[in-house]
Amino acid sequence: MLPRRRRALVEGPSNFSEVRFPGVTIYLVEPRMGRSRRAFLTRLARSKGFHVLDAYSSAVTHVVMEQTSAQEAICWQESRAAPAPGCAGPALLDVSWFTESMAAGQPVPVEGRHCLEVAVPRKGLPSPVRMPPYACQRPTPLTHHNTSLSEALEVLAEAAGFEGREGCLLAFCRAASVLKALPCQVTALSQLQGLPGFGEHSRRVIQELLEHGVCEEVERVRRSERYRSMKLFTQIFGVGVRTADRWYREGLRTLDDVQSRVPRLTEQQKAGLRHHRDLSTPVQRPDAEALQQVVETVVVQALPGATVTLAGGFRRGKLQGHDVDLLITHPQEGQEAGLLPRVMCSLQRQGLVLYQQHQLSHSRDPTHLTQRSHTMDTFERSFCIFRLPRPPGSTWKAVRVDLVVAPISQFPFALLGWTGSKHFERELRQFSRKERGLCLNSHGLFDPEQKALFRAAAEEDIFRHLGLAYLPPEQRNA
Ligand code: DCP
Ligand code: MG
Repeated sequence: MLPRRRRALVEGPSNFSEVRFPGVTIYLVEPRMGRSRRAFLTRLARSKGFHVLDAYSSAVTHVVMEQTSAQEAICWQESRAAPAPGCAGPALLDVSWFTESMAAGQPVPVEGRHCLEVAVPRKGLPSPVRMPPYACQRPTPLTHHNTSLSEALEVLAEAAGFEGREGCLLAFCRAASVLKALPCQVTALSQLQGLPGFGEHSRRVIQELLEHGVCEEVERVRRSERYRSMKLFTQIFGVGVRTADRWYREGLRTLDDVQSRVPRLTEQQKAGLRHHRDLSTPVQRPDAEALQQVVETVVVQALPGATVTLAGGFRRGKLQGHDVDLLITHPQEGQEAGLLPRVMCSLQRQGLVLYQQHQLSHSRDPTHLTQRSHTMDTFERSFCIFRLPRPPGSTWKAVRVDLVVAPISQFPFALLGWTGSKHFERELRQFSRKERGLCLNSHGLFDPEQKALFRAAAEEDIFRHLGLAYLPPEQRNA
């Protein structure tokens, strides 16, 4: 027998491209896949340097099947000649291994979920998958089974947001969010049947990803100058979509363009640019926790009994984030008034503050605040950039920190609102309004008919008022 590498080069007229992964020889099983799809996938794999055989032989290391149960796979294998003594037979794999490998441009390691021998028969999701329409009605863990699909849809959502197409943004976010909540991997479009949130466009994207491992539209967006520039600009502290869009239309494309050609930057934007390198590298969880400790020490010194809670993505279990969201309160209503300026002074004296912008609370009346239509809250807060001390020998790092002060009566609402995810919050407010006729924001929950505010001592009370099963923060990663 010829060594694998050599065999790959001499064998058959179909091997016109160079074999890049000599240890992997693929055979695609036709019956469920269909002839034309098999031919397409074969060409795709070969163009990426995979060795694919047209006929089954003992040289095959990876047998790929589509929509095939473990039982069927084993039957298929038994109908073939048994492997030579001492040789393990080929791996019997679901097409998900193949599409993931195409997307990665190299063979991905075989995992349990790819293997037909050990997998439970997968003729679709364990049916019926109960998937309620709102993200606040279902648990969404941080890690899930459909990352490449949800990430692709989120690129399209982000791009739609850059163009001000809110409806489109929402549709893609919804579809992505349903994928994140599914209990297993989607390998065929038919598995989406009966699930909420998938419009024609999202289905098309998913189908292309399942078939080819990549979606042309998503790749085009990712490469486009518009998307890249908008992403770069909106990541600057103090720059929103409208400013980014104006800069883009004025012909700016890079940070250097912004530095040299924008005549009047806000103080916030100047600070954002000054610390851009640090601010565009993620904050790690230990750093977020260290900052929470630093702030807590200062807060407690300034007002004994006051508390500091880490909210945002870190509270949902994320290991990194773009900023640190800290909520401050005191168990006695009113005690928190005037606390933030003292805390900021003290932090400044310690040399920890690189930038701060204080925003006064607009109003202290939650009845009034919950009737506001927009979602931005009006707590007293400070948008800061902190100088995060590092172990001796290494340099400090600039970190974005938001300090938000909430009176204790509004604290559960503030905590719920500041824990996110953004999509979870959006759906929770929409659920409250459409399904319950109530107004929810980070200040409170208001019944416009009864003209009454609900009281809550904890987040659990808010879920109960809304008739929702409680979801812990780790299950709000919608
Ligand atoms: N939030 C809100 N209204 C605002 C700002 C934020 O409701 N005006 C909520 C939604 C977010 C949470 O607060 O989930 C924190 O905002 P971030 O932008 O920091 O989002 P995350 O913490 O989830 O993401 P990251 O990990 O990137 O910081
Ligand atoms: Mg955050």
